Amino acid sequence: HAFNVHAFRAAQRAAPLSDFARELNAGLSQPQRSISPKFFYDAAGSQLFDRICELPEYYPTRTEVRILTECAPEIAAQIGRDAEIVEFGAGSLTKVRLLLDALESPRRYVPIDISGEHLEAAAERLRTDYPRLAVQPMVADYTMPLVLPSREKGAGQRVGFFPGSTLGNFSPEEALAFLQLACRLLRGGGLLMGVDLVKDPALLHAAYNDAQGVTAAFNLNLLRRANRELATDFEPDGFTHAAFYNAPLQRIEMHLVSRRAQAVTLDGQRFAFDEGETIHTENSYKFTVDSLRALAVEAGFRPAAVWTDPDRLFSVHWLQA
Ligand code: AVI
Repeated sequence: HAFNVHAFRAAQRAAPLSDFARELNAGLSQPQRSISPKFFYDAAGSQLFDRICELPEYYPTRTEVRILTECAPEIAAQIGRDAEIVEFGAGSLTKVRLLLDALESPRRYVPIDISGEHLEAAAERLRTDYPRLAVQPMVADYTMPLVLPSREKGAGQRVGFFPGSTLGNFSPEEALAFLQLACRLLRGGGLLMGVDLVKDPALLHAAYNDAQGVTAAFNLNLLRRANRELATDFEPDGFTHAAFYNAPLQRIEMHLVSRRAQAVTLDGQRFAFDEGETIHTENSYKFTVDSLRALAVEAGFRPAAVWTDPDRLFSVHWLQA
């Protein structure tokens, strides 16, 4: 028969996954093997990340929430009334509630996420809780140039919201490129951004090597995901989680370390691993208040205010565009 349903299904399945397959293949072909951390976040990985945020060792989430809560009046004073909020990489839309609760008559909220799966449901819950707010989710890759809905008449500032130190998962070049894009998009308004700070390496080490092993499971899920989606044959117990602070580069690095000499097959191609060889899965850059502000200036912003917790673990920046 001309129509081969199996081939069709396979093609359908393959289409949205081709990015992962292509990038994994390219990443495994380099001398230092690597894969982008964006592939952590399938359904299982997103659940593991939510658990990370609750861990006693993982201070960033609760510290940022504390700053956003305690400094809300000052933040609201910078933003002013009738603001339009644009969130880059909106997940479950929880942190923005802290902001919305503090603002006077916010007009519009545009959460942008690459995955539309949970976005619409989360938007609907927000509409219920904020009936006067126009919630307009956008499914898009915010690291690419994009066009926002045009500004409403009489609206206040357009404010970007980028919490969670997601900027730290970009390379320095990517971080600068993103900030330049954001600055252009937010001209006349500003960016409210949370970034993790340089600190005692022991605290950083603990945050990425938690006692319950949730971060290890999060890291190893990448191999399970590849097995599920790309039919690779990684043996998950053939690799271990490693995370350490690279002090000269001011970043946590996460790797998956091969426990023995072994080979993995992807798309009929064989990749041999030596014992101890690693796949570099994530960088999480840490900033100082000054280094972040300098980067922001380079991207075209005017740093206007910064809030931190008493222990200076985390920082929230108000950058005028
Ligand atoms: C999402 N991102 C800011 C987290 C971080 O800390 O870099 C991801 C993460 N990786 C391990 N634990 C958490």
